Amino acid sequence: MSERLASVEFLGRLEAEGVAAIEAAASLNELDEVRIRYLGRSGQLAGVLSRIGEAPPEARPRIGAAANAAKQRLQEAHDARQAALERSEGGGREVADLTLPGRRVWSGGVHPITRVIDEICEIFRELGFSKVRGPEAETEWYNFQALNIPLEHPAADMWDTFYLADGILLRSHTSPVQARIMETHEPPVRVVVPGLCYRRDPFDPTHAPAFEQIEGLAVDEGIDFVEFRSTIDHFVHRFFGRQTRTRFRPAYFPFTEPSAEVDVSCHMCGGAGCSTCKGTGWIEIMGSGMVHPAVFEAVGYDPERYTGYAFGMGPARIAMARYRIPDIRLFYEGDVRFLEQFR
Ligand code: FA5
Repeated sequence: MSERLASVEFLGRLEAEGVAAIEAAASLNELDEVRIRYLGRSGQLAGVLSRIGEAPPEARPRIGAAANAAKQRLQEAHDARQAALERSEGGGREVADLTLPGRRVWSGGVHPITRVIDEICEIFRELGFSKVRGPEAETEWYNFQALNIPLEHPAADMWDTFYLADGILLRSHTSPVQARIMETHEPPVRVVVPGLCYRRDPFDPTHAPAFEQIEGLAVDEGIDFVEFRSTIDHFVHRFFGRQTRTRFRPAYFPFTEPSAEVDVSCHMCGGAGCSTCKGTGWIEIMGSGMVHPAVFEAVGYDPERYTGYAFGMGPARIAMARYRIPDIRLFYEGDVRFLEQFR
């Protein structure tokens, strides 16, 4: 027994066994137990060294050297395993997790209608149009009369209006800014006018009582319908994509002549007819036309010299078409669960 214990062979086996046990330790606690078993004061290695005197004197130096080497390798294996267990989460020891999940930072986003407005204004900016604004509380003169709409004319009823005071109302469209800009600027004029408008419309899937419009106006010498049409075609291709077709439908506005409603081919069905375009294959995006000479006269422009075109579109309806939103009211409810998808 004593011969077996204090021998180089036994030490070799002890070392191999010890290293295997160290590497198999699954936690720091278990590793500590293994360490005590092999390297502790009354452990296996200490047991061998205490019996070294029982070995033949000539074998003792070899056994002593082998015992030291085994101790060193066991210690190294232990240290490496300890470091690995400490690195791995908790090291297998019961460690209290004192951290909390981080708080999500709340971040806002651009409202989908604002995004559509910005994109549209940017496309026109590239074509040389400046962005201007006008007042939302407007006079009857600018909202109606300067636009060739006599107050007693039935056309004034096309825009049922909120009055604030005698002769002052919440503008029912952005067209009054046409007159304001022409009064204060000489041609050439190229502007887009984003802003809110107000109508006594029911709050239903396609109408809001307060909604955005973007007015466009271009006036210069020699502007003709071809320039108007090609500008709108360019806009439609940029905004909706090259495959989108444009259709001009005859319409009536007192401040344009000829007037047209502009439709684009439905991007959902490509024009075949679907629920988005109510089976027609087309989606209306704006009212438009060549500026009526009476409007030029009202603002002091010479109608013999200048021509131009104007349009007014509804970005909320355009956003509905683009993002397949079935009800305009969703844009105005402020429900972040709906709005988050546009971030
Ligand atoms: C006008 O308001 C004219 N001023 C447009 C115009 C400008 C014609 C310049 C000629 C020259 P209309 O009433 O069709 O036209 O409104 C224009 C767009 O505003 C509509 O196509 C629609 O997209 C939007 N719109 C109108 N009423 C509402 C509403 N209640 N809610 C949401 N969008 C609306």
